[in-house]
Amino acid sequence: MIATFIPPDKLGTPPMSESPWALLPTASNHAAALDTLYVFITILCVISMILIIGAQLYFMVKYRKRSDNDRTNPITHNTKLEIGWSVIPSLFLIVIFVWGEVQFMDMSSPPANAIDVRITGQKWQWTVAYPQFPGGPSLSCPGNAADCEPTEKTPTLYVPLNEPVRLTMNSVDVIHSFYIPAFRVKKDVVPGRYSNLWFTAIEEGEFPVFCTEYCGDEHSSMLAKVIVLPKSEWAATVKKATELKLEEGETMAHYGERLYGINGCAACHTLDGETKVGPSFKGLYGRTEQLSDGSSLAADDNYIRESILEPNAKVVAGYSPQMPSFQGKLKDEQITALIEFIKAQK
Ligand code: HEC
Ligand SMILES: [Cu+2]
Repeated sequence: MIATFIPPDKLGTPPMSESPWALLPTASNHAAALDTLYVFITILCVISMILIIGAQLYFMVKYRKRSDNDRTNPITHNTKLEIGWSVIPSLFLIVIFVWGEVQFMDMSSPPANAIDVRITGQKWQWTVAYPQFPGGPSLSCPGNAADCEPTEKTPTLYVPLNEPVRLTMNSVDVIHSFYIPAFRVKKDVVPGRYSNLWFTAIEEGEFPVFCTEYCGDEHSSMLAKVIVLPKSEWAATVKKATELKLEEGETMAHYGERLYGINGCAACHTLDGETKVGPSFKGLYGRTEQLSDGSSLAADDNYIRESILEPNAKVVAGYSPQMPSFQGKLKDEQITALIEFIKAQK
Protein backbone atom coordinates (compact mmCIF):
# COMPACT_ATOMS: atom_id res chain seq x y z
CA MET A 1 0.00 0.00 0.00
CA ILE A 2 1.79 3.14 -1.18
CA ALA A 3 0.51 6.52 -0.11
CA THR A 4 0.14 8.93 -2.98
CA PHE A 5 0.93 12.53 -2.13
CA ILE A 6 -1.37 14.94 -3.87
CA PRO A 7 0.07 18.47 -3.96
CA PRO A 8 -2.28 21.11 -2.52
CA ASP A 9 -2.79 22.90 -5.84
CA LYS A 10 -4.10 19.65 -7.36
CA LEU A 11 -6.65 19.54 -4.57
CA GLY A 12 -7.69 23.09 -5.30
CA THR A 13 -6.66 24.56 -1.95
CA PRO A 14 -5.51 28.16 -1.99
CA PRO A 15 -1.97 29.04 -0.82
CA MET A 16 -1.43 30.01 2.81
CA SER A 17 -0.34 33.57 1.91
CA GLU A 18 0.89 35.37 -1.18
CA SER A 19 4.58 34.88 -0.48
CA PRO A 20 6.36 32.48 1.89
CA TRP A 21 7.70 35.57 3.70
CA ALA A 22 4.35 37.26 4.19
CA LEU A 23 2.51 36.99 7.50
CA LEU A 24 -0.78 35.13 7.57
CA PRO A 25 -3.90 37.11 6.77
CA THR A 26 -5.84 38.13 9.88
CA ALA A 27 -9.18 37.07 8.50
CA SER A 28 -11.28 36.42 11.62
CA ASN A 29 -12.34 38.27 14.77
CA HIS A 30 -9.90 36.17 16.86
CA ALA A 31 -6.85 36.66 14.66
CA ALA A 32 -5.60 40.12 15.68
CA ALA A 33 -6.12 39.52 19.42
CA LEU A 34 -4.27 36.21 19.31
CA ASP A 35 -1.44 37.73 17.30
CA THR A 36 -1.02 40.46 19.95
CA LEU A 37 -0.75 37.87 22.72
CA TYR A 38 1.66 35.86 20.61
CA VAL A 39 3.87 38.89 19.92
CA PHE A 40 3.80 39.79 23.64
CA ILE A 41 4.99 36.28 24.60
CA THR A 42 7.65 36.32 21.89
CA ILE A 43 9.04 39.69 23.03
CA LEU A 44 9.02 38.50 26.65
CA CYS A 45 10.96 35.38 25.63
CA VAL A 46 13.51 37.39 23.68
CA ILE A 47 14.07 39.77 26.64
CA SER A 48 14.44 36.83 29.07
CA MET A 49 16.84 35.14 26.72
CA ILE A 50 19.00 38.25 26.44
CA LEU A 51 18.99 38.72 30.24
CA ILE A 52 19.79 35.08 31.04
CA ILE A 53 22.37 34.42 28.33
CA GLY A 54 23.83 37.91 28.89
CA ALA A 55 24.23 37.28 32.64
CA GLN A 56 25.80 33.90 31.92
CA LEU A 57 28.36 35.38 29.54
CA TYR A 58 29.10 38.24 31.93
CA PHE A 59 29.57 35.87 34.90
CA MET A 60 31.71 33.53 32.85
CA VAL A 61 34.14 36.35 32.27
CA LYS A 62 33.83 38.10 35.62
CA TYR A 63 34.09 35.01 37.83
CA ARG A 64 36.43 32.92 35.71
CA LYS A 65 39.07 30.93 37.57
CA ARG A 66 42.04 33.24 37.63
CA SER A 67 44.78 30.99 38.96
CA ASP A 68 45.30 27.45 40.27
CA ASN A 69 45.00 28.56 43.87
CA ASP A 70 41.94 30.84 43.42
CA ARG A 71 40.41 31.22 46.91
CA THR A 72 37.24 33.27 46.22
CA ASN A 73 34.72 32.86 49.05
CA PRO A 74 31.91 30.51 47.92
CA ILE A 75 28.53 32.31 47.93
CA THR A 76 25.72 30.11 49.35
CA HIS A 77 22.69 32.32 48.65
CA ASN A 78 21.24 35.80 48.32
CA THR A 79 17.65 36.04 49.60
CA LYS A 80 16.73 39.32 47.89
CA LEU A 81 17.96 38.14 44.52
CA GLU A 82 16.28 34.76 44.82
CA ILE A 83 12.90 36.25 45.75
CA GLY A 84 13.30 38.74 42.92
CA TRP A 85 14.00 36.19 40.22
CA SER A 86 11.09 34.04 41.42
CA VAL A 87 8.46 36.74 41.90
CA ILE A 88 9.06 38.93 38.84
CA PRO A 89 8.86 36.11 36.23
CA SER A 90 5.84 34.68 38.10
CA LEU A 91 4.03 37.98 37.66
CA PHE A 92 4.66 37.79 33.92
CA LEU A 93 3.43 34.17 33.87
CA ILE A 94 0.24 35.26 35.64
CA VAL A 95 -0.26 38.00 33.04
CA ILE A 96 0.16 35.43 30.24
CA PHE A 97 -2.24 33.05 31.96
CA VAL A 98 -4.99 35.62 32.59
CA TRP A 99 -4.65 37.13 29.13
CA GLY A 100 -4.69 33.65 27.51
CA GLU A 101 -7.61 32.50 29.65
CA VAL A 102 -9.75 35.52 28.75
CA GLN A 103 -8.97 34.95 25.07
CA PHE A 104 -9.66 31.21 25.41
CA MET A 105 -13.03 31.82 27.12
CA ASP A 106 -14.01 34.18 24.34
CA MET A 107 -13.03 31.59 21.71
CA SER A 108 -14.99 28.90 23.56
CA SER A 109 -18.28 30.77 23.87
CA PRO A 110 -20.00 31.23 20.53
CA PRO A 111 -22.65 33.96 20.33
CA ALA A 112 -26.23 32.66 20.44
CA ASN A 113 -27.00 33.83 16.92
CA ALA A 114 -24.08 31.94 15.31
CA ILE A 115 -24.80 30.03 12.10
CA ASP A 116 -24.42 26.28 12.63
CA VAL A 117 -22.26 24.19 10.32
CA ARG A 118 -21.33 20.52 10.74
CA ILE A 119 -17.88 19.22 9.95
CA THR A 120 -17.07 15.51 9.74
CA GLY A 121 -13.56 14.16 9.61
CA GLN A 122 -12.97 10.81 7.99
CA LYS A 123 -9.81 9.24 6.59
CA TRP A 124 -8.94 11.32 4.49
CA GLN A 125 -11.57 13.83 3.72
CA TRP A 126 -13.49 16.62 5.40
CA THR A 127 -17.23 16.81 4.88
CA VAL A 128 -19.03 20.11 5.33
CA ALA A 129 -22.80 20.08 5.85
CA TYR A 130 -25.27 22.87 6.66
CA PRO A 131 -28.28 21.78 8.75
CA GLN A 132 -30.35 24.55 7.14
CA PHE A 133 -29.48 23.34 3.61
CA PRO A 134 -29.73 19.54 3.51
CA GLY A 135 -28.15 18.04 0.41
CA GLY A 136 -24.82 16.73 -0.76
CA PRO A 137 -21.48 17.65 0.79
CA SER A 138 -20.38 21.23 0.27
CA LEU A 139 -17.73 21.41 -2.46
CA SER A 140 -16.07 24.26 -4.29
CA CYS A 141 -17.71 23.66 -7.67
CA PRO A 142 -21.10 25.26 -8.17
CA GLY A 143 -23.89 22.77 -7.63
CA ASN A 144 -21.50 19.78 -7.69
CA ALA A 145 -22.13 20.14 -11.39
CA ALA A 146 -21.47 17.32 -13.85
CA ASP A 147 -18.80 19.30 -15.67
CA CYS A 148 -16.69 20.08 -12.58
CA GLU A 149 -12.99 19.24 -12.75
CA PRO A 150 -11.72 16.90 -10.00
CA THR A 151 -9.63 19.82 -8.64
CA GLU A 152 -12.84 21.75 -8.12
CA LYS A 153 -14.21 19.11 -5.81
CA THR A 154 -12.48 20.47 -2.74
CA PRO A 155 -14.56 20.27 0.44
CA THR A 156 -15.52 23.88 1.03
CA LEU A 157 -16.85 25.75 4.01
CA TYR A 158 -18.79 28.78 2.81
CA VAL A 159 -19.17 31.49 5.43
CA PRO A 160 -20.80 34.91 5.28
CA LEU A 161 -18.70 37.99 5.99
CA ASN A 162 -19.08 39.54 9.47
CA GLU A 163 -21.46 36.86 10.77
CA PRO A 164 -20.54 34.49 13.60
CA VAL A 165 -20.31 30.83 12.58
CA ARG A 166 -20.17 27.84 14.91
CA LEU A 167 -18.70 24.54 13.71
CA THR A 168 -19.82 21.33 15.39
CA MET A 169 -17.31 18.68 14.48
CA ASN A 170 -16.96 14.95 14.85
CA SER A 171 -14.90 12.14 13.42
CA VAL A 172 -16.08 8.75 12.25
CA ASP A 173 -12.71 7.02 12.63
CA VAL A 174 -9.53 8.42 14.21
CA ILE A 175 -8.61 11.80 15.70
CA HIS A 176 -8.31 14.58 13.14
CA SER A 177 -7.84 18.28 13.76
CA PHE A 178 -9.53 21.12 11.89
CA TYR A 179 -7.23 24.08 11.38
CA ILE A 180 -7.86 27.38 9.58
CA PRO A 181 -4.56 29.29 9.90
CA ALA A 182 -5.95 32.56 8.54
CA PHE A 183 -8.62 32.53 11.28
CA ARG A 184 -6.22 31.30 14.05
CA VAL A 185 -8.66 28.55 15.01
CA LYS A 186 -7.83 24.88 15.46
CA LYS A 187 -9.58 22.09 17.33
CA ASP A 188 -9.25 18.33 17.54
CA VAL A 189 -12.02 16.36 15.87
CA VAL A 190 -12.53 13.24 17.93
CA PRO A 191 -14.56 10.07 17.33
CA GLY A 192 -17.50 9.59 19.69
CA ARG A 193 -17.93 13.22 20.73
CA TYR A 194 -18.55 16.67 19.31
CA SER A 195 -16.12 19.55 19.49
CA ASN A 196 -16.87 23.17 18.66
CA LEU A 197 -15.15 26.12 17.08
CA TRP A 198 -16.52 29.55 16.33
CA PHE A 199 -15.34 32.63 14.47
CA THR A 200 -16.55 35.65 12.56
CA ALA A 201 -14.81 36.04 9.21
CA ILE A 202 -13.78 39.65 8.62
CA GLU A 203 -12.10 39.40 5.23
CA GLU A 204 -13.52 38.16 1.95
CA GLY A 205 -11.53 35.52 0.08
CA GLU A 206 -10.41 31.88 0.02
CA PHE A 207 -8.33 30.39 2.81
CA PRO A 208 -6.83 26.91 3.24
CA VAL A 209 -7.89 24.35 5.86
CA PHE A 210 -5.58 21.58 7.06
CA CYS A 211 -5.88 18.42 9.11
CA THR A 212 -3.24 18.85 11.80
CA GLU A 213 -3.47 15.53 13.61
CA TYR A 214 -1.58 12.74 11.88
CA CYS A 215 -4.35 10.37 10.80
CA GLY A 216 -2.70 7.88 8.46
CA ASP A 217 -1.25 7.51 4.97
CA GLU A 218 -2.95 10.40 3.23
CA HIS A 219 -3.11 12.81 6.14
CA SER A 220 -1.15 15.39 4.16
CA SER A 221 -3.78 15.58 1.45
CA MET A 222 -6.69 15.93 3.89
CA LEU A 223 -7.28 19.52 2.84
CA ALA A 224 -10.24 21.80 2.45
CA LYS A 225 -10.90 25.50 2.02
CA VAL A 226 -13.00 28.29 3.45
CA ILE A 227 -14.65 30.79 1.15
CA VAL A 228 -15.81 34.03 2.77
CA LEU A 229 -18.64 35.70 0.83
CA PRO A 230 -20.81 38.77 1.31
CA LYS A 231 -23.88 37.93 3.39
CA SER A 232 -26.20 38.57 0.43
CA GLU A 233 -24.58 35.84 -1.70
CA TRP A 234 -24.07 33.26 1.02
CA ALA A 235 -27.40 31.41 1.17
CA ALA A 236 -27.76 31.08 -2.60
CA THR A 237 -24.18 29.84 -2.97
CA VAL A 238 -24.54 27.21 -0.25
CA LYS A 239 -27.83 26.05 -1.68
CA LYS A 240 -26.22 25.57 -5.08
CA ALA A 241 -23.06 23.94 -3.72
CA THR A 242 -24.95 21.28 -1.78
CA GLU A 243 -27.42 20.43 -4.52
CA LEU A 244 -26.71 16.84 -5.51
CA LYS A 245 -28.84 15.11 -8.08
CA LEU A 246 -28.85 13.36 -11.42
CA GLU A 247 -28.58 16.19 -13.92
CA GLU A 248 -30.76 16.51 -17.02
CA GLY A 249 -29.39 14.22 -19.72
CA GLU A 250 -26.64 12.74 -17.52
CA THR A 251 -26.08 8.96 -17.54
CA MET A 252 -26.32 6.95 -14.30
CA ALA A 253 -22.69 5.89 -14.71
CA HIS A 254 -21.57 9.53 -15.01
CA TYR A 255 -23.57 10.49 -11.94
CA GLY A 256 -21.89 7.52 -10.22
CA GLU A 257 -18.49 8.85 -11.22
CA ARG A 258 -19.31 12.19 -9.59
CA LEU A 259 -20.43 10.40 -6.44
CA TYR A 260 -17.18 8.40 -6.49
CA GLY A 261 -15.25 11.71 -6.44
CA ILE A 262 -17.52 13.57 -4.03
CA ASN A 263 -17.70 10.79 -1.43
CA GLY A 264 -13.98 10.18 -1.26
CA CYS A 265 -14.07 6.64 -2.71
CA ALA A 266 -11.13 7.72 -4.88
CA ALA A 267 -8.92 8.01 -1.78
CA CYS A 268 -9.01 4.21 -1.44
CA HIS A 269 -10.19 2.76 -4.78
CA THR A 270 -8.46 3.42 -8.11
CA LEU A 271 -9.93 2.85 -11.56
CA ASP A 272 -6.72 1.67 -13.23
CA GLY A 273 -6.09 -1.63 -11.45
CA GLU A 274 -3.59 -0.21 -8.95
CA THR A 275 -4.23 -1.18 -5.33
CA LYS A 276 -4.58 1.57 -2.73
CA VAL A 277 -6.19 1.07 0.68
CA GLY A 278 -8.95 -0.96 -1.01
CA PRO A 279 -9.14 -3.01 -4.22
CA SER A 280 -9.33 -1.21 -7.57
CA PHE A 281 -12.75 -0.97 -9.23
CA LYS A 282 -11.22 -2.06 -12.54
CA GLY A 283 -12.81 -5.33 -13.62
CA LEU A 284 -14.60 -5.68 -10.26
CA TYR A 285 -18.12 -6.16 -11.55
CA GLY A 286 -18.84 -9.85 -12.21
CA ARG A 287 -15.45 -11.14 -11.07
CA THR A 288 -15.16 -13.89 -8.43
CA GLU A 289 -14.04 -12.34 -5.15
CA GLN A 290 -12.09 -14.28 -2.51
CA LEU A 291 -13.26 -13.22 0.95
CA SER A 292 -11.23 -13.20 4.13
CA ASP A 293 -13.35 -15.98 5.66
CA GLY A 294 -12.21 -18.31 2.85
CA SER A 295 -15.45 -18.25 0.85
CA SER A 296 -15.87 -16.70 -2.55
CA LEU A 297 -18.70 -15.08 -4.50
CA ALA A 298 -19.44 -13.23 -7.71
CA ALA A 299 -19.37 -9.44 -7.38
CA ASP A 300 -22.92 -8.56 -8.42
CA ASP A 301 -25.25 -5.63 -7.65
CA ASN A 302 -26.24 -6.96 -4.24
CA TYR A 303 -22.65 -7.60 -3.18
CA ILE A 304 -21.56 -4.08 -4.20
CA ARG A 305 -24.56 -2.54 -2.47
CA GLU A 306 -23.74 -4.44 0.71
CA SER A 307 -20.05 -3.49 0.42
CA ILE A 308 -21.07 0.19 0.42
CA LEU A 309 -23.62 0.01 3.25
CA GLU A 310 -22.00 -2.64 5.46
CA PRO A 311 -18.36 -2.83 4.38
CA ASN A 312 -17.40 -5.22 7.17
CA ALA A 313 -20.07 -7.83 6.40
CA LYS A 314 -17.83 -9.36 3.70
CA VAL A 315 -14.19 -8.36 3.67
CA VAL A 316 -12.08 -9.01 0.57
CA ALA A 317 -9.16 -11.38 1.26
CA GLY A 318 -5.87 -9.53 1.69
CA TYR A 319 -7.43 -6.22 2.83
CA SER A 320 -8.13 -4.86 6.27
CA PRO A 321 -11.67 -3.71 7.14
CA GLN A 322 -10.90 0.01 6.83
CA MET A 323 -13.82 1.14 4.73
CA PRO A 324 -16.32 3.47 6.42
CA SER A 325 -20.01 2.68 6.03
CA PHE A 326 -22.05 4.93 3.76
CA GLN A 327 -25.31 3.92 5.42
CA GLY A 328 -27.53 6.99 5.69
CA LYS A 329 -25.15 9.06 3.54
CA LEU A 330 -26.12 7.76 0.12
CA LYS A 331 -29.65 7.48 -1.23
CA ASP A 332 -30.79 4.36 -3.08
CA GLU A 333 -30.60 6.13 -6.41
CA GLN A 334 -27.02 7.14 -5.66
CA ILE A 335 -25.98 3.58 -4.75
CA THR A 336 -27.49 2.41 -8.03
CA ALA A 337 -25.51 5.09 -9.86
CA LEU A 338 -22.31 3.93 -8.13
CA ILE A 339 -23.01 0.34 -9.17
CA GLU A 340 -23.53 1.47 -12.78
CA PHE A 341 -20.23 3.36 -12.59
CA ILE A 342 -18.36 0.33 -11.15
CA LYS A 343 -19.94 -1.87 -13.83
CA ALA A 344 -18.47 0.46 -16.47
CA GLN A 345 -14.89 -0.03 -15.15
CA LYS A 346 -14.10 -3.06 -17.32
C1 HEC B 1 -10.91 4.56 3.78
C2 HEC B 1 -10.83 3.82 2.55
C3 HEC B 1 -12.09 3.51 1.78
C4 HEC B 1 -13.04 4.38 1.30
C5 HEC B 1 -13.13 5.88 1.49
C6 HEC B 1 -13.95 3.57 0.54
N1 HEC B 1 -13.58 2.26 0.58
FE1 HEC B 1 -14.49 0.72 -0.36
N2 HEC B 1 -13.17 -0.60 0.45
C7 HEC B 1 -12.10 -0.26 1.24
C8 HEC B 1 -11.39 -1.46 1.64
C9 HEC B 1 -10.15 -1.52 2.53
C10 HEC B 1 -12.06 -2.55 1.04
C11 HEC B 1 -11.70 -4.03 1.14
C12 HEC B 1 -12.11 -4.61 2.45
C13 HEC B 1 -13.59 -4.81 2.53
O1 HEC B 1 -14.14 -5.55 1.71
O2 HEC B 1 -14.23 -4.19 3.41
C14 HEC B 1 -13.18 -1.96 0.30
C15 HEC B 1 -14.10 -2.70 -0.45
C16 HEC B 1 -15.04 -2.14 -1.29
C17 HEC B 1 -15.85 -2.90 -2.21
C18 HEC B 1 -15.73 -4.38 -2.49
C19 HEC B 1 -14.55 -4.47 -3.44
C20 HEC B 1 -14.17 -5.84 -3.95
O3 HEC B 1 -13.13 -5.91 -4.62
O4 HEC B 1 -14.88 -6.81 -3.68
C21 HEC B 1 -16.67 -2.00 -2.86
C22 HEC B 1 -17.69 -2.29 -3.95
C23 HEC B 1 -16.37 -0.70 -2.33
N3 HEC B 1 -15.39 -0.81 -1.37
C24 HEC B 1 -17.01 0.47 -2.72
C25 HEC B 1 -16.72 1.73 -2.20
C26 HEC B 1 -17.44 2.93 -2.60
C27 HEC B 1 -18.53 3.01 -3.64
C28 HEC B 1 -16.89 3.95 -1.86
C29 HEC B 1 -17.31 5.43 -1.85
C30 HEC B 1 -18.73 5.68 -1.70
C31 HEC B 1 -15.84 3.38 -1.02
N4 HEC B 1 -15.77 2.04 -1.27
C32 HEC B 1 -15.06 4.11 -0.15
C33 HEC B 1 -11.73 1.02 1.62
C34 HEC B 1 -12.45 2.17 1.33
CU1 LIG C 1 -7.01 13.81 9.41
